[in-house]
Amino acid sequence: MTPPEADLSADTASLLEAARGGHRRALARVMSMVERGGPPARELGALTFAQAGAAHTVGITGAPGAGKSTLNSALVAVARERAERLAVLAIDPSSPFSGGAILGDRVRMSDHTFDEDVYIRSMATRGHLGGLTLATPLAVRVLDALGWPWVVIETVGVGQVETEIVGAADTTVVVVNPGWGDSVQANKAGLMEIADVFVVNKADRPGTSETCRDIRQMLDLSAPGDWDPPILTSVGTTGEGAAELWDAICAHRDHSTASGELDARRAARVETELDEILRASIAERVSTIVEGPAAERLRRQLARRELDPYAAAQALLDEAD
Ligand SMILES: Nc1nc2c(ncn2[C@@H]2O[C@H](COP(=O)(O)OP(=O)(O)OP(=O)(O)O)[C@@H](O)[C@H]2O)c(=O)[nH]1
Ligand SMILES: [Mg+2]
Repeated sequence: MTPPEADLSADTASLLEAARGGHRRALARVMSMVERGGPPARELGALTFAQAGAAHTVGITGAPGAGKSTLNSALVAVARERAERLAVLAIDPSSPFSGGAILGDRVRMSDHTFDEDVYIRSMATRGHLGGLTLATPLAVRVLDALGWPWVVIETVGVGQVETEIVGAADTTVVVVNPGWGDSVQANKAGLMEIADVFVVNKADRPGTSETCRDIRQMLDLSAPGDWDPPILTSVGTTGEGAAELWDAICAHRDHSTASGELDARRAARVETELDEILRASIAERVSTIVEGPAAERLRRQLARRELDPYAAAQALLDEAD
């Protein structure tokens, strides 16, 4: 059934309603609003918060070129075979690594383009208040509130920020390649910490079993939790191992739901988000103050040594209140 043509200039609430009804152009507009940030994005956040919470979010991360997108595409195929509906967000971290990657993603992900139970979107977040750190949870929340039961977030695990974003998923999958065990990687410890499931992708290459063993040893050295991250193998290009990966994701979801870990994580996550929003809002205020006319006047007084920097800062804060 084709949804009725929505009025794309309608207010945010009816735009959301249209998106919920399956209108793809309305959904695309909503996601662009999230990307751009500012008051419209905040309005979306306010409108969707109460309705969100039913979706299970899956983060997929790993080094550039590890095969995340290829494997993700195979995973989408498995999920579809099992009649699951899912949304995929490919995050463009605006890093030098991402240059052609998103285009690559689109090409591979195009296998699923005409399926109305799959939504795939790459997201760049330049200009958003708080950048990726705030845009990603908002995007996930909107998709959740719109009724997508699974939201998969793919991002390159190169830096701390990217790792934190994807590590904030309900289930985090870390994709590595044969040889990862003995490679020197800046972010290895960070990836070890966030992984709920490990996948050694490119298992058609030598060194796969050694890498599985190395990861097992690294895990044994870390503090035991009540979930023991499974170490799987896959060949993204053939889809081998994708069904087992989906099973592992479902097993982690069931386990963390039953143990209360899921609720605890979600509570901690929204607290972190509040913290980030506060920091970003205050940073924005600081920029406004620094660029304002009062700051210019005080800088001159400062230069003439009529005022000390602490007094100048206090004067600016008093004036801004
Ligand atoms: N041999 C082999 N090649 C693979 C496998 N999985 C993916 N590739 C290839 O690895 C390359 C990178 O795959 P992508 O899926 O783009 O990797 P990615 O992790 O999404 O890369 P970025 O998004 O750029 O970080 C592509 O040429 C894939 O065809 C695999 O299991 N075996
Ligand atoms: Mg990719």
